[in-house]
Amino acid sequence: MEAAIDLTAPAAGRRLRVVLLGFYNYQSHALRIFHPLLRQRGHDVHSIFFKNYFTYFVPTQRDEDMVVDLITRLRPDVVAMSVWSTYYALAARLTARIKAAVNPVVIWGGIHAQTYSEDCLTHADIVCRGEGEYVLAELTDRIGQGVGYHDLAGCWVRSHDGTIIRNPPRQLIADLDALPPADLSF
Ligand code: B12
Repeated sequence: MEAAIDLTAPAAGRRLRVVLLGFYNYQSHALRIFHPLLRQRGHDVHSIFFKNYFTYFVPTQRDEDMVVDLITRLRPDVVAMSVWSTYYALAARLTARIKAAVNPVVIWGGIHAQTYSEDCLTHADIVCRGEGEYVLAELTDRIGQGVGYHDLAGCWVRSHDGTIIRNPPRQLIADLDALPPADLSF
């Protein structure tokens, strides 16, 4: 059973820098809930919407270089990506470059990550297999306290020897009012 977390309380550990990265979905409801949620817990949160809707143009090398450069300069502790199948290959390319540049913990969530979790774990360190709010709150608490995350409920995790740890699902969020409203202000 996962720990009960008060989403409005300050994070249990140190303040982290978290980059939220989404693809071709400027109004991603997932990211726009995660942003105020992590901010209200005291983290330094940066949301990057790469790129705008429905262009369906493959990003140029320069586009990709720019986002990698931005994230490298931010030096985040955690990069959290929302991945639909349409932009899986892009997420994989960026993850490899971000890991090589600053080696944050990279967690993927969203429908593609839930559907092809094993494959996604060849790129990401952690895959969230359902709702992300309490997962991100607990993950940032743990990293901020220097505690491991291999047994994080609701996630599959790649261990040091490359094996996949399949943790049990998390309970569905019963009280949706505990979540901050999606922040569409930026
Ligand atoms: C709304 C919606 C849209 C809207 C998005 C508008 C907006 N403001 O976001 C619009 C109409 C633009 C849209 C477009 C498309 N969509 Co659409 N869409 C949906 C829909 C109905 C809901 C998604 C949503 O916002 N849910 C609410 C949020 C809060 O939930 P969520 O995204 O699931 O996120 C939760 C978890 O997944 C998790 N999570 C998500 N990301 C992350 C990241 C991390 C790090 C963590 C820890 C957790 C996590 O936590 C979140 C909160 O608990 C889904 C179907 C569904 N029922 O899920 C299809 C769906 C996502 N869409 C789909 C598709 C195919 C498309 C299009 C490609 C259609 C097309 N041919 O053009 C386009 C792509 C657009 C693009 N730019 O990429 C597919 C994706 C399939 C796939 N394998 O990727 C889905 C699943 C529908 C389906 N069953 O086929 N879509």
